[in-house]
Amino acid sequence: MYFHMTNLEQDWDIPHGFAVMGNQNSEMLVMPGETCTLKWYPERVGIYPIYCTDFCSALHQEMQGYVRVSSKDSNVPIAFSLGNDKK
Ligand SMILES: [Cu+2]
Repeated sequence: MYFHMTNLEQDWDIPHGFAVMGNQNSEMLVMPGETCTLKWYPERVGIYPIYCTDFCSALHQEMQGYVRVSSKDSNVPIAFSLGNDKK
């Protein structure tokens, strides 16, 4: 799996990092205007946190998310819930 990340910052001195939890590689550090690629071999299906590894701004803690790794033949739709959906 490849992650291609572009840093779209307008300020020249704000790098962003990128890492996947459990990845065996080092992190990426991406300078403004630059695109970097991280190759990752997920060992099993699951949900993996991704996050910025460089303290970039007051919103640094918001720079995170999740990647879902499914099997090739999975038919489970992508969905999101906080567990309080009314049914
Ligand atoms: Cu960042």
